[in-house]
Order: sequence, then C-alpha cells, then structure tokens
Amino acid sequence: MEIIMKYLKDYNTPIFWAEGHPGKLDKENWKVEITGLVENPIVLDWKQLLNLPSKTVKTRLTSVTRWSVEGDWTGIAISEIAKIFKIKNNAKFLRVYSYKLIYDTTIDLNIAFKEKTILAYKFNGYDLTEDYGGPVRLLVPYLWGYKSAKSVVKVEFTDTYTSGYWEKRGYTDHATFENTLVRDLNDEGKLKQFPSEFF
Ligand SMILES: Nc1nc2c(c(=O)[nH]1)N[C@H]1C(S)=C(S)[C@@H](COP(=O)(O)O)O[C@H]1N2
Ligand SMILES: [Mo]
Repeated sequence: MEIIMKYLKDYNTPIFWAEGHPGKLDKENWKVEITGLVENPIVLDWKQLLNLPSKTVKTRLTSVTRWSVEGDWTGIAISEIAKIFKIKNNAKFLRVYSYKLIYDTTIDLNIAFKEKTILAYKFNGYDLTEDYGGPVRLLVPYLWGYKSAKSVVKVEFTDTYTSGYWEKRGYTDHATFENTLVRDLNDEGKLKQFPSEFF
C-alpha cells in the first residue's frame, strides 16, 4: 500500500504573515546569517545550509490561537549550529529574524538546545512553501507558535533578551503552553485538551 503524506495545506493549517505575505522567495539564492556570540560567524548560502547535518523529528506546531498540527519536520538542530560555528560561553539566547527583518523573536538557549528545536525546511518530506515559512523557518515545538519565526534570514546568539514582533504586541515573552482547548488539525480540527491529549 502506498502511503501519501499530507502537507500543511492538506490539514488546513492557517497561514500567518503578520508583516504581510512575502510572495515568491528565491530559494536557490537564499542566505542565512549566523551571527552574534559565535567564534565563526558566517553567511550560509542555500547549498551550505542543506549540507549541514539534518534530522527529522515527529512533532507539532501549536498556535496560541488554538490549533496544532503534527508531522515529520526536517531541518538542522540549533544545538548543531551552536557546535559547528562555536558559540561563545556568554551566549544565553537565540534571536531569529524573518525575511525583511520586521518579524523577530528570541528564545532561551535551554529551549533552543532541546532535541526538537530545529531550523526546518521540510514537513512530511515536502519542501516548505512560502505560505508556511519556506525556504527555512525556526520550529520550536515546546512553546506557542509565535516563537517559530518563518522564512529566517538571520540567526543571532546573544546575551540579552529582546521582545519580538508579537511579544511587543502583548503575547508573553516566555510563550509557555497553558492548559486549554486546542483544535487538532490532524484530526479534522477536533477540539481537545491541550497539552495532555496531544503530547
Ligand atoms: N515571519 C513571521 N513568522 C511567524 C508569524 C508571522 O506572522 N510572521 N506568525 C507566527 C505564529 S503566531 C504562528 S502560530 C506560526 C504559524 O505558522 P504557519 O503560518 O506556518 O501556520 O508562525 C509564526 N511565525
Ligand atoms: Mo500563533
């Protein structure tokens, strides 16, 4: 039997672009800057990025607006990036910036270094499209989705916390899950108790 994997769109995953949809992005010429408190800062081109060690994690993106979608996400672990480019020992946070640098967000390195926090470029084997943060996005399954910045162009290790786009507009800086009802997009949007019925 052939199993056809679903993409995010097939689960009716909402498309959030608070700063405006970026339109078609040039993946082949995409660059991601690794900067801040690292010994070896670099501007990675798309080929270099794809050549970094990757992993696939089964996990979910969950929005504070009460929906959650699960799948196999492929990308590069933040811990791997920190190791390869030699993070300095005074780094405490990871700040990531989306295309056009209007949207950014910051997370504690304790969360950034968890096994399922990745710079993701595939969902269920499909390349991420612009709608869902392609060519590459942050995925932080442990916190509300506004920490999972889309279409990332810059990754910065810092020693200071800075509130990002949504945090400045009222969402919490910590973004920790609350017990609440959430629509399970993998189960036709059925309302379930979160996080107990999901993880
Ligand atoms: N650049 C950018 N990244 C973003 C957002 C955004 O508006 N712009 N929305 C965030 C929020 S609130 C959520 S829940 C997820 C939604 O991801 P999706 O649009 O791929 O479903 O992206 C996050 N990353
Ligand atoms: Mo969200």
